[in-house]
Amino acid sequence: MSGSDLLKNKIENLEAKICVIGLGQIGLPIALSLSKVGFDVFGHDINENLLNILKSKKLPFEEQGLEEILKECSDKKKFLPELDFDKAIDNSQIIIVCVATPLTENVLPDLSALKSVCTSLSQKNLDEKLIIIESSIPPGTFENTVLPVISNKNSLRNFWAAYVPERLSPGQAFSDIRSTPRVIGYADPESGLIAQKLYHKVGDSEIFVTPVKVAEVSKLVENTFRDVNIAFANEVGLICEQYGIDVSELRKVCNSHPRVNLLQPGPGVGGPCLPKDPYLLINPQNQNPITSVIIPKSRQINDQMPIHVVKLLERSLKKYRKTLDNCTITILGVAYKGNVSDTRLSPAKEIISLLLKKGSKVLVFDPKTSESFGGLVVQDYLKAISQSDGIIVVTDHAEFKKMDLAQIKNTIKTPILIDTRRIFSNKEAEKLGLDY
Ligand code: SAJ
Repeated sequence: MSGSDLLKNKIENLEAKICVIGLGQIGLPIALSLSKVGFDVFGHDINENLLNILKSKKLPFEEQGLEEILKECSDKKKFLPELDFDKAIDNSQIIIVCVATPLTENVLPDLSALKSVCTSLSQKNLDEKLIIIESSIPPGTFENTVLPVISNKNSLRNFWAAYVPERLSPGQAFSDIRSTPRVIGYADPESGLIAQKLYHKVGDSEIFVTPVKVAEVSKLVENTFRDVNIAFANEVGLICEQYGIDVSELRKVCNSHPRVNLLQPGPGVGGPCLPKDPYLLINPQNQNPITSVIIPKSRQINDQMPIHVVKLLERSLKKYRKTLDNCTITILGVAYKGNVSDTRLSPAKEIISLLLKKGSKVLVFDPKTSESFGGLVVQDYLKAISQSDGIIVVTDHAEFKKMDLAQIKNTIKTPILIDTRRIFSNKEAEKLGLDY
């Protein structure tokens, strides 16, 4: 039996041992999903503190279903957090890399973590192992950086490699892994086939096997598609303000057309992916920038939304003869989207720092996270509201939607409510006398 058939057999019989490198919001859910279906999975990370948290079955971040699956896989000893890189690699036939690929200050891809993992892998004997990269990467990185760096001591024919971009949405990671179609980018077709076998074990939806550059570009185009569409929604929101019409009502009407799907305007776009991936697409490292008009413009529109939110507040404060430098504002939510604890690149950061710069006192209430971006963390939101001249809803957490508007109106000092997520009914708010 050939080496690749042997590995496919091991995958089929759940006998292949797997190492997932990088246990963040992508790596941990994929590691646990593979453990749950029956593979033995080493979870490696350089963050020893994170490994200790996982070993004690505590949650490093908020994710639906994480608590149960972590407990189950740890109790069955199917998921083993492992600090020792050599041990984890030497004992695995499949290695999945899920390290972060953020942006530098000059909005260029920062591939240092990925390169460091590839360099460490190049020191190992990788004969007949399958290496998968799930991290988002600028087009060309797989063939120009990943493979040459890993291949240092291993000729490509001794190991298999594929690029399988992650597609899960934080907050619904486990169901996305099961049900979102996957894309497998291959440099050599055999690698693609082995990877396909593996992903069939964790998901029950379609798998597209395609040349690696198509996979690289597809990942970035998907997130850019969303970013550009949100920018359009934000611009429509601004247009509605100028026409004095309700954007939620407009969305309801427009979206009744079968070929229109107007997204939800908001305070800007945050999270580890959408504000970053458009730059990876148009600014790949060591290459000439790619020409695009709509993509950088959309980024600009989304990045300016926090400034607009503060302007809306300033305008409302004026009606009550107040200014930003003598007011107290409660921020509801700093996570980048509802029902997650992640605050990376959250528009809340920009909104809070603008308010602080202008001299406002900022109180922050977010039951999912202790981050406050320099504002004062409060545990009792009604007490905070009682001292406040305005509320800004930045995140649409489910618990915020249950808040009682009448109680808010009766508690707040100055009745300003900037609801950037439309979690409350504007009609009800206005009826109660809130400046919505
Ligand atoms: N947002 C809006 N209006 C909307 C939808 C979203 O303002 O109508 C905002 C959110 O509040 C948030 C940001 O956009 O600040 C991003 O949220 P999201 O839910 O659109 O996306 P992410 O970043 O959580 O996950 C995305 C997903 N990509 C796509 O939907 C194309 C996910 O499938 C990817 O796996 C993930 O990026 C990733 O890791 O790349």
